Amino acid sequence: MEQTFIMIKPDGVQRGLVGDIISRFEKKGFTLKGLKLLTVERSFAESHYADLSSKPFFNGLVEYIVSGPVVAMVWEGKSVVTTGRTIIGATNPLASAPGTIRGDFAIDIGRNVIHGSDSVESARKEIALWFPEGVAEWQSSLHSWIYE
Ligand code: RTP
Repeated sequence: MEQTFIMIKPDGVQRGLVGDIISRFEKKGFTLKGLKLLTVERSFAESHYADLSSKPFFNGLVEYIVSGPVVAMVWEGKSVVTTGRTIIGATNPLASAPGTIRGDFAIDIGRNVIHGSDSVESARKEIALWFPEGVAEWQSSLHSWIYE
């Protein structure tokens, strides 16, 4: 089954949005496979966002990610990468539809609350980076009520 990496950014943690965000993924039917609260080093944040290193906002982005604890998660389910991005909303919160996490909770692109992997390949790399210890092996007992 497909997995994705989801990170609640420091603003989401500081603003007390962790419970609501987890609840949205749970209610959709996705399965939580990994979860931890941690504050990352600058070099780690730079690795996570390496693809964006040439962007003018890169330094500010790294400063933001290291500014406080984040919640790192692995979620599993059918099409969870694409659907996770849909639940999150567009990168710019002002362009995110109401009902999405960014549409409901954010205004500025540089304080957009949450990250989600943009492809199955990125998810694989990000899960390996953030969870080198591996993630839980379990299947929800609700599985047959969520999937036909
Ligand atoms: P993410 O990686 O965080 O899920 O976001 P994304 O795919 O929707 O957007 P991406 O283009 O990968 O940008 C990563 C993060 O960089 C910040 N950003 N700031 N100031 C700006 O113009 C700007 N553009 C992007 C955002 O925090 C974005 O989520």
